[in-house]
Amino acid sequence: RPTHMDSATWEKIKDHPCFSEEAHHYFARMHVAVAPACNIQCNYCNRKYDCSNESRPGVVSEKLTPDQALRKVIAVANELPQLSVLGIAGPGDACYDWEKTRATFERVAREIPDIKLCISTNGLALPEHVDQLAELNISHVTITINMVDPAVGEKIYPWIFYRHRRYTGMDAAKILHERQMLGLEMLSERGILTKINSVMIPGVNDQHLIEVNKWVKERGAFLHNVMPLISDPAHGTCFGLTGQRGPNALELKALQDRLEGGAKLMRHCRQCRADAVGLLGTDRGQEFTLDHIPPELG
Ligand code: CLF
Ligand code: SF4
Repeated sequence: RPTHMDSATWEKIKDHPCFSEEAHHYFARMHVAVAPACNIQCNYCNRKYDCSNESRPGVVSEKLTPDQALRKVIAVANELPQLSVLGIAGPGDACYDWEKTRATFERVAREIPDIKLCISTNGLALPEHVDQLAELNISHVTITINMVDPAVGEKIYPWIFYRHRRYTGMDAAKILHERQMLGLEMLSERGILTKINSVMIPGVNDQHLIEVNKWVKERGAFLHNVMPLISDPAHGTCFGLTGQRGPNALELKALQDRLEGGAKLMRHCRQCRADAVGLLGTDRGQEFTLDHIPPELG
């Protein structure tokens, strides 16, 4: 293990392909797309497709019930000895669509107790679920944080749905920001490892992500993953309407280089789909769709 790292942290990351660059060569993750509902609108999202927080837009995941998800996890675990992590990354928000997330993790943990549990969330419904995340032994949480200034957030999020009400504009961005920071602090206090995903949107939040990196480092984030906006008007993303482009590879790298020395960067993300299966960079999800899994499994 790296010399600066304590052994408890090492135990948590050594077989997690996203939290350890080394581990991604040897260990596989799988996602189950059990959480379709979402409580915010990102301008770059098209709800017909997967949550762009973690996933490439453009392909629809097979939505699963918790029981179907369990069958799929058992089938994959039998085929793929490298499987170490089960993640729920949408296609909406895992904390907002909580009952399905909870039911899936409970069922899987009963059958495969040593699998690591991981979620990705936009953070709005995170604080009220942190205690339950801890009870379920969810060891890794990713929050997508694209701004720490509501004036920037206003350009990214047209609305949020919070405590039975819809908010727009600055009010929406301010609430989202406060919930994200509180959720991150609560996870850090409980020793749950956190990764922050930020979508780099040129001209909107690219320079601002330097500030985001400082804020999340101060609040204990373990990793910061800056991902390029994938914009494709053919997929109907809202930014596509106004011609918003994604960064090119050089711009992304230049920003990542400027962030060195702050919160530690993840640079090996492959922007997985909400139903991805296998080593990062490979996706064997299509081999494990429900019609390929015998019904008696699980
Ligand atoms: Fe999945 Fe995300 Fe957990 Fe990984 S993905 S929920 S932390 S197990 Fe990984 Fe894929 Fe990048 Fe996500 S490469 S998109 S960082
Ligand atoms: Fe779409 Fe994900 Fe944003 Fe929800 S959090 S609007 S699913 S990109």
